[in-house]
Amino acid sequence: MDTECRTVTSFVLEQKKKYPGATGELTILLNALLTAIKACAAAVRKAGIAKLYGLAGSSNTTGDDQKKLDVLANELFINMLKSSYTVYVMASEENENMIEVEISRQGKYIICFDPLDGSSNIDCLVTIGSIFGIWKKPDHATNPMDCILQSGEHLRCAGYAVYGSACMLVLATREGVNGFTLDPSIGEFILTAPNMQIPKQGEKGSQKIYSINEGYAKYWDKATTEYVRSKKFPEGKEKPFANRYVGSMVADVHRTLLYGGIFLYPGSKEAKDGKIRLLYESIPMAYIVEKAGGASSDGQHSILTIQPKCIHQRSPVFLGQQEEIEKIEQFYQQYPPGT
Ligand code: P6P
Repeated sequence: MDTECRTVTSFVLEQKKKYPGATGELTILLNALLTAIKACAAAVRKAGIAKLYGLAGSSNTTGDDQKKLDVLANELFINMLKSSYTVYVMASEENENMIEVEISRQGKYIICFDPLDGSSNIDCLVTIGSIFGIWKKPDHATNPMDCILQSGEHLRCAGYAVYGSACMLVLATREGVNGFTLDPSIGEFILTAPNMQIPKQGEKGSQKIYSINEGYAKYWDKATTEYVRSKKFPEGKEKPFANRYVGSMVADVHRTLLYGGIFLYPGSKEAKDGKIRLLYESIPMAYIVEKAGGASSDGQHSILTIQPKCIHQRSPVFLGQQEEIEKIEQFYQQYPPGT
């Protein structure tokens, strides 16, 4: 083991030094989050043996069948965060209403999370993940819902954990994006990907990939249809883009962050705002991708500029290399939503 390795905790403490007024509360919050993520990683790893597969017999606020791991992950996040004394109020994909913290345990942070995203892939062993965004309680705020419904422009930090061939935490703060891999032998997340940057087109390591569920092409609006067509049948000698789609947002966005390209979940004739939830999926992922030098859009503007109106609000989402986001926005200028 590298005796000089850097853990998430030492990394965040070092960052705290840059802010003399920092109280260390965010470090405590992140450590509580890491405990929940490590417990989720352990549960995902042993799901088969521990019979954690299969439906929990309940469904969540947006009608998805809840898997046992969904329920377990949600309870882990809520309990670890409540007992950190750093959270004022929180929102989860799995809970219809916001989750208030009793006054004696309240702190100054707001957290919105999807405890186990992509859970429809659990039983077939496909990569899944957890997504979170952390805001501060606005000064003088009295209404907890106003604290929850903040835009991405006020994010303090955001991240995701990916439960794949390894467990990795990708954490974005004002300073940038850093990747930490869980070393199960010591139960610590070790800094393995400092200063993550989405590759620029033409750079070594940049790949031409578009990530969208092609099965819904019948329902796409004209802008998405024409954009995807331009990737599959490029003009001149340009090579087509490859299509990669896992159906688990954390896996698809993580690959986009590492290899480049674009992730798309557009609105459709069936659902004008698409499927992906704004507060605890699109906004955290947009913050991470933008901090890594990429871009985000709902077709017109950065996802971070959208003012959420309700906890489970959905939004079309495009994330990836700046060049590709500019192109999709040009198509939406030419063919506004609904055309
Ligand atoms: P579809 C998982 O349920 C999820 O919310 C995201 O993780 C994923 O990107 C999307 O849904 C997949 O949706 O409609 O392509 O199956």
